Amino acid sequence: MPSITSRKTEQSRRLQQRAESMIPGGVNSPVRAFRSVGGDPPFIVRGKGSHIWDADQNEFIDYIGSWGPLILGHADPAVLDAIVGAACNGTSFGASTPSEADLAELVLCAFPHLEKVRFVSSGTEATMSAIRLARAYTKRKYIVKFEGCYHGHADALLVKAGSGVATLGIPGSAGVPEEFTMFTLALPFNNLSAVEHAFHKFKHQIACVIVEPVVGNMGCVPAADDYLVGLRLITERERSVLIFDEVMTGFRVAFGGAQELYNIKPDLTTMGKIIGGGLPVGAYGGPKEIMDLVAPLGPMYQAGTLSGNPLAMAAGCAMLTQLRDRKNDIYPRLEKLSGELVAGVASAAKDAGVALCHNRVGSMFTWFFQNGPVTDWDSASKSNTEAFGKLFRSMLDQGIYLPPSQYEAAFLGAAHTEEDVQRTITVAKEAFAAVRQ
Ligand code: HOZ
Repeated sequence: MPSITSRKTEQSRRLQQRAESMIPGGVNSPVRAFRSVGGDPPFIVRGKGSHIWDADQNEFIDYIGSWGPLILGHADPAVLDAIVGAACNGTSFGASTPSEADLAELVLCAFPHLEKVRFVSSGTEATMSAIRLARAYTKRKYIVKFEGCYHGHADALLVKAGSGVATLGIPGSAGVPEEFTMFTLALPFNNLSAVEHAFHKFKHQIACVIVEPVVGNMGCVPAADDYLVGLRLITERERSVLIFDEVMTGFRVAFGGAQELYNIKPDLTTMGKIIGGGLPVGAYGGPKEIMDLVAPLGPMYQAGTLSGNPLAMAAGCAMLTQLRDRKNDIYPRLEKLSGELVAGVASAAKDAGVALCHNRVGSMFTWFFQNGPVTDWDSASKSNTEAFGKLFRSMLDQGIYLPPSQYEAAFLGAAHTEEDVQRTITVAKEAFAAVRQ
């Protein structure tokens, strides 16, 4: 790829100013505004494979991949064909279409613990609905979530949340009455004693425990050995619903998500945009016994005109079919390239004398600016975010597009090449010199 030594920003700046006059912060999702890293956010006009281009014609190797779902890269031909084919027949009916069951079949085959699945339009809707369902099933009020985990922006879930809430350093969100979060227990991640304590204190009152089985929203933070098994045992014993939020990990850390990777059977699973090939989709699923409480079969209500949208269903089918058919090639390759990349950048930091540690599960990873280890929000929040910002800006200027926050995981996809990885390591070597200044 051409070497980008000084990124042009004129057009992106103009577009940002225009957007700011009409859209809060000029963005429709806060992390995109680059507030924690500084610099000018590039306005993206095109993507192909592992690369994206901005309005100033700068070319970047992309390690965001639309925050995970574009595991096959941008503008994958089969996904595009599916979208165009579906669009030619109409974009939305608010009525059932055949492709909904096609996608359901693909999801259920990949996640054998799920017997039924309901499609929604975003990860936020998926987690919000799964929690409502867990409460309907158990007839209990309290929920357990973990500090630094992010499950979308529903009121009760913004307590001590990761992602943009952590990035902006805000304690939660204004506009959420405390009554709406009084049943949310936010506990430290990777700490089973805290979970035991909560179940003891709120005996027979905790409807569910929701967890990102590999956290991606305080940076990448894996579960400690036996932590997920421990959550499973406790929730089973307490007759509480265990929800795996696989919005990031589903079809990412393994074809069957974290539950396949760690061989754990949650009660409910939530998924996001990856099952729509990057289009707006979410889903929640589980055993019939719980899922049949969802309306119209049962009393738990959830609905949406764009749920099961035909374009998203078609894109999802094209994406998941390829992942299924090529999984024996794709996942080992993701593991190999991601391992090379993460170790190469870490060794560049070591050579430059920069304090850095890393976490990685498959193709999800984060370099934290500290000695580590990073195992929970307390340890993640000790990172040197100023140094991260310097690395981020320096890499961006050299054509490497990382997530614009220390507290968001980066993703590598099947379209990334050995050349992309080597180029990134080379750029990182130069960037670490800038970090030390
Ligand atoms: N909170 C999202 C990632 N965890 C960022 C979404 C976006 O800006 O598109």
